[in-house]
Amino acid sequence: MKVLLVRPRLLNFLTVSEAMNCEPLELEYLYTACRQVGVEARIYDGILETEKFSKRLISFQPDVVAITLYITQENVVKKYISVIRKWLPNCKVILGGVHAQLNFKRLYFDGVDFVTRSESMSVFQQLLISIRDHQSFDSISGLCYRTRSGFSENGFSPCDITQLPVPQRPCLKNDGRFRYLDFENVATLKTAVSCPYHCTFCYGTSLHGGIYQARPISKVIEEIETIPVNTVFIVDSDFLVDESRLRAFIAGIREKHIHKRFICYGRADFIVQHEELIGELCAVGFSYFLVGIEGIDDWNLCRYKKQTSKKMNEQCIAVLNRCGATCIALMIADLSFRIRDFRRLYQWVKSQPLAYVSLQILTPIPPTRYFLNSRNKLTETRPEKWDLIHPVQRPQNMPAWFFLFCHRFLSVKLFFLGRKRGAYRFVTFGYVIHALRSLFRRIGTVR
Ligand code: B12
Ligand code: SF4
Repeated sequence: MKVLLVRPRLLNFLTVSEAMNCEPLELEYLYTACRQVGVEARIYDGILETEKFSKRLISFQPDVVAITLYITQENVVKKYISVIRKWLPNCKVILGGVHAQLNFKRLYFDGVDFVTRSESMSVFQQLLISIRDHQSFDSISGLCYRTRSGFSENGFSPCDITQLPVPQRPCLKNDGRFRYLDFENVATLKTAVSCPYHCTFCYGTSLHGGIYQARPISKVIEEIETIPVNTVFIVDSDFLVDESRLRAFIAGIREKHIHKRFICYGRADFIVQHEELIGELCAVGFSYFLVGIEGIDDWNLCRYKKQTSKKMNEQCIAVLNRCGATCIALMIADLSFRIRDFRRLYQWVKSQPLAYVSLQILTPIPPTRYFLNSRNKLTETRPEKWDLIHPVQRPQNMPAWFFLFCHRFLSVKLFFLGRKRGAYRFVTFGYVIHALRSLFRRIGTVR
């Protein structure tokens, strides 16, 4: 049996600029799972591939194509499926990943045979074996499968993520293909799922049945030892959750003499309450902390159920600054913004020791609480616009086009402010030419 594992291409600002090109760890997990059960697997990473998809299909002749996707990639996935159906009509198509976990019903496209809701690799293996041996699918957790009368949906229970294998990383090379802003050669690492908090707009917290679960630190350290590059991006929605777990992490890094740089997500309140611990993390290599600052108005933070405040956010930036770390401030352009709010936000950033600010537009991702409360107000239906830099509902105090203009204008100003403060050093003339060249090479690959 042969399986082709696909991350779909999407040409948007993020992927074209290549400023955050992340390792396709989800595909590498699937690859590892295939190899464990003797299934031949290959990876087609549409984000980077320059070979046409049909060419890869024809040369590899897979029995199964497994595709991972985010909400923005729904339409491009339909195109991949039509290519599969054209060249390999009997090939089975499986969709999975974070978007499929909670939005499986949206993915019953023509040509799809299975949608998986589980993060479990043994569930994926069970599915492959059932396809190969023509067995029944009805005991596979969280599986949705096509029958003559539509899709049948099995019950889902979150898997035990301590059972995830240590992934092999065939895509990870020291050749600059994966970067996170100014860091080159970055690996991705997942040590936990979901998040113990419940901010109203957040999608990540509802994953894994809404239950936060962390992998044992011994396994995490074991995995880090296998990573062949110098920077590790820990992609847990919130890595800074449990003080004793973090102390065990620091001890493990020291004991194994690991010398790497780390990037992680964390909350402002935790950082403020644990300055000494943050200092220790920095001493073992943590350098970028992505913090959900979100806003500069307490009433907005309260509305988002963020459980932080403007004062706490400022204290957090000061703590990270004292520890010699870089705070990457994740901020929200709320749909209630007026021109003066965009201006205030800029003035506030200017008053803080911040170089990197990511400004996303408040976006209701299905099926978050925020989405359920605002679904009647949506003005956009194209899933690719759910990229957090387009308003998908009407801004309250200005026309959508003007809101978008204010967002872009402020983002450009923030970029130049950051650059003045030493950030975005990778954006050089040569880099822009390279990104454009690589864009042209990827045009036309979804055929
Ligand atoms: C790192 C990251 C990125 C990276 C890219 C990572 C990547 N691998 O492509 C960057 C920074 C570029 C990015 C960009 C975006 N991201 Co992002 N990102 C994340 C983050 C923090 C971690 C994702 C990750 O790498 N996890 C590690 C892997 C191993 O875990 P996993 O994907 O869950 O995979 C497991 C299972 O789901 C399963 N699985 C996955 N795929 C498949 C497929 C099959 C067939 C099967 C059987 C199983 C399976 O197996 C894996 C092992 O258990 C998540 C939040 C989070 N904590 O999950 C948001 C998140 C995935 N991103 C999100 C969004 C919206 C985006 C953007 C669209 C917008 C934006 N500006 O951020 C862009 C789109 C980029 C694009 N490619 O088009 C949303 C997705 C919401 C949704 N419903 O789709 C999330 C959940 C954030 C959030 N809270 O809203 N992102
Ligand atoms: S926004 Fe951050 S803290 Fe809030 S639920 Fe999501 S991951 Fe957790």
